[in-house]
Amino acid sequence: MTGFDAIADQLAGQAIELPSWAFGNSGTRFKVFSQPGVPRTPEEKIADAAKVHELTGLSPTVALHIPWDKVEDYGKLAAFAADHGVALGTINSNTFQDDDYKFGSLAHFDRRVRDKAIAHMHECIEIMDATGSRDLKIWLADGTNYPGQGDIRSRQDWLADSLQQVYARIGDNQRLVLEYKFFEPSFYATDVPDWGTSYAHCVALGERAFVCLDTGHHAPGTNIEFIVAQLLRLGKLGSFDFNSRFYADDDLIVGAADPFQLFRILFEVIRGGGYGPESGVAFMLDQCHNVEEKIPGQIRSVLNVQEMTARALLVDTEALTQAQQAGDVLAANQIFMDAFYTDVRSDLADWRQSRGLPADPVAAYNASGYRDQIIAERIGGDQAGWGA
Ligand code: PSV
Ligand code: MN
Ligand code: MN
Repeated sequence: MTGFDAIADQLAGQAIELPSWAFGNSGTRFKVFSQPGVPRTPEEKIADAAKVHELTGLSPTVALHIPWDKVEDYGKLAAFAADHGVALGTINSNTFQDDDYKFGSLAHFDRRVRDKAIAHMHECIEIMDATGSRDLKIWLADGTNYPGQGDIRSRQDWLADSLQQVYARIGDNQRLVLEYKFFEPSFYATDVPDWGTSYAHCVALGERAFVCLDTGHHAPGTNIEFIVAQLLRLGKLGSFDFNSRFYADDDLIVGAADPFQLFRILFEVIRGGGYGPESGVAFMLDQCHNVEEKIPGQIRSVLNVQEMTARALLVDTEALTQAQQAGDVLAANQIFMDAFYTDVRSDLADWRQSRGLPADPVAAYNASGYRDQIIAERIGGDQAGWGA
C-alpha cells in the first residue's frame, strides 16, 4: 500500500476537541456581533458541537469554560453530552474576569487573592470529577504593564506555590495543563510568557503537569514546530490550542493564515510520537468566529487540521532520513514539500464516505435544516464569555 491508502487507518484515530465558547457570540474589544441561533445555554453549545462531530467524525469531546458554562449538575451535563454522541473534555479555568484579579490571580502579591484563585481551580477539579474530564487547563492573565510595577521574581515564587496547591488536588487520572502566552492582557511582563516558564513550573509540579501550546501565543517568526519537537522530546507536551494568527492572538480558523506552518507542526507531532489517542497529546481548538458563522466555522477548522495531518502523514520519512543523512539538502527539502503540496481533499471525501460520513460536511450542514431550526428555536443567544 502506498500514498493515501497507507495512511487511511491512521486518520481514523484523530480527535479534535471543540471549545464551547466558539459557539457563542464573540467579537473584539470594539464590538461583539450577535448572530441568530447562537446557544443560550451550555446544553445548546454542546448540541452544536455534537452536530460538528456528527458531520465530520472528528470532534468527540467538548471543552468547557468555568464559569461561562456553569450549571447546577455537571453529571447531568455529561449525560446530556453522551446522549448527543459526545463527551465533556478539558475544563478551562477563568481567573481573569473578576475585579479581584486586576493585579493577577495565582501570581498576585496578596495572599487573599491567590487563595481565591486557588479555590476556583479546586472547584474546577470537582467539576472534572463529576464530568469525568481528564485535564484542567490553566491560562493566566497575570502580569504587569510597567517596569517596576511588580516584583517579577516574587511573582514566580507565588505562582509556584499556588500551582503546587492546585496540583495537590489533581487526581491520579487527571492532569494539570499550563498554557503560556507572550503578552496580552499584560503588556510589559507576563507571568507565564513562554514554553520554558510553563515547562519549569510543570517539572517542579510533577508527572501529571504538562504544557499547553496555543499556536496563537507566540511572537511573529517563532519556530513553533521546534517548540513542539522539544516538548515532545522532554515528555511535557500536554495539549494544543489550535487557531491561526496574522498579528497577535487572533483566534482565527486554524490553517487559514498559514497552512504550511500547520503542516510543519503536525509533522513534528507525528515525528515525536504525539499523534493518536495513546500519545497523551490532546488536540483542541481555541477559536472565535466573530464575522463568520460558527458551526460551519468549526467544521472548516477540524477539516483543516485533518487535511494537514494527512499531508504530514504522507511524508516519506525513510527517503527523508536518507537524504538528510547524505547531506542532500535539496532532496530532503523536496521530499518534505512534495507531501505538503499533495492535494488530499478528494481522497478525504472518499475516506469520509467509506465511513458513513458526508463527503462534504459543510454542504451537508447547509442541507441539514439545523441552521433554520436553531434560528427559530433560540431567541436571545449568549455571548461567548468575553469580547475577544
Ligand atoms: C486568552 O488568550 C485565551 O485565548 C487563552 O488562549 C485561553 O486558552 C482562552 O483564552 C480561554 O480561556
Ligand atoms: Mn488558548
Ligand atoms: Mn489565546
